[in-house]
Amino acid sequence: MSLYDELVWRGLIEDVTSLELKEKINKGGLTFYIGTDPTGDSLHIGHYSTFSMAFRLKQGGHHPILLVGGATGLIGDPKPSAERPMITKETLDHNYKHLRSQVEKIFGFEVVNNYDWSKNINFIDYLRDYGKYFNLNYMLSKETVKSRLDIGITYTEFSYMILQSLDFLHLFENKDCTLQIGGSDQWGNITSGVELIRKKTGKEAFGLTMPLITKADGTKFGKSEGNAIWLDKEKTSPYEMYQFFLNAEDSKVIEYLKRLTFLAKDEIEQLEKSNNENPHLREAHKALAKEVITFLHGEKALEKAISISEKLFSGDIKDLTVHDIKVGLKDVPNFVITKEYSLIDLLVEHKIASSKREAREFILNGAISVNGEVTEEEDYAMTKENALEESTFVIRRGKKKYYIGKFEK
Ligand code: 485
Repeated sequence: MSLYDELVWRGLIEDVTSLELKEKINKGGLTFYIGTDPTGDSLHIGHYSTFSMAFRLKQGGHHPILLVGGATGLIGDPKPSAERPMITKETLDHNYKHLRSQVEKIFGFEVVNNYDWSKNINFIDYLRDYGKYFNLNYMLSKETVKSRLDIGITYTEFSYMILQSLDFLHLFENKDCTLQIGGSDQWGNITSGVELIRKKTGKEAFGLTMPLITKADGTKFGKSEGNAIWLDKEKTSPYEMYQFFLNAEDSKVIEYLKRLTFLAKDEIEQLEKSNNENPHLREAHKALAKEVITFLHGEKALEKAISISEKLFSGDIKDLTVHDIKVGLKDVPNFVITKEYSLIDLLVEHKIASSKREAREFILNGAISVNGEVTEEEDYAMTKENALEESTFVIRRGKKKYYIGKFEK
């Protein structure tokens, strides 16, 4: 299968500016870029899905440049819902450094900063040398601007597409970069760069967009309980990431395998079969978690993530942190403990047993464990001193039923 056909098979191509790209991509030797703004101090899994596309092109013999937008980050790419809050230069600088080292470490890409060539552009020159190439009607017809006309858009954000176009022109002229790739939300910015290059130089540059990666209901993929899944392991532990992928929707897991891993077509087809025939084995989910975590954090991190998951499954949670336990048990019943109980009273109060008699039976039969230890004392003191990290009790009834109780702050 040719590289281009493989990218199509993986569902990585939403749109291209020219069908000539097929041949160019198959041939190799292009310099291309993908840009991101340093709005945070780590990339997240959504970025990973697009950067891994850059990695695939690299493996296919093309040269990737990663642009971190020190200039564009100060302006803000218009999003449909509202104007972005401005980020201070200090924050931006901090974020830039983190992203740069993250990208270099994970992907080994050449990194450039558009602040370097944008900072000295004089305002009059900007309007004369570039503004003249941007027709207002053209700019207003771009989705990012159009979608904001009702609620309003400042001149600052309106100008964003010009800055991104200047980047493409700059890289085209200075690095022979003829292709820009990005998520489908970047179509307007990418095509306006292609236009600027055509008008300024008379030459053709190319653009390619990828579909945004979503959940089955169309919302963004890559959030767990409202938090992003970060590539920085201090922000999202490998174990947390492991759980995240293990819980991916069955109907989407094959799509994620195609997009996020480098497994070959026949391996993915094998996993698809397993996912259809034996979904309970979760082989596809495990392979997804394994591939992404090993790529990002290495084999040791994966092993640790698996070992924490197994401990949680078997109930041997004594040396896990409350955080790890919560991540693994995110769907189990949670309750707030308002006073210090004896074990038996707590079981009744929080409906882990239906009566005192039943609670006593559970305890005497060794069916109750508290924080990983079977407890056969009905008067066991459920006090802060006995709680994990002085705050939390993980109670297990029988083999599978977990409950988490947390003291009020
Ligand atoms: O010359 C450029 C300057 C800035 C950018 C790109 C080229 C960044 C771009 N405008 C942007 O906002 N990108 C998003 C970001 O930074 O988080 C995301 C896109 C996504 C994908 C990803 O970057 O929303 O589709 O392209 C890499």
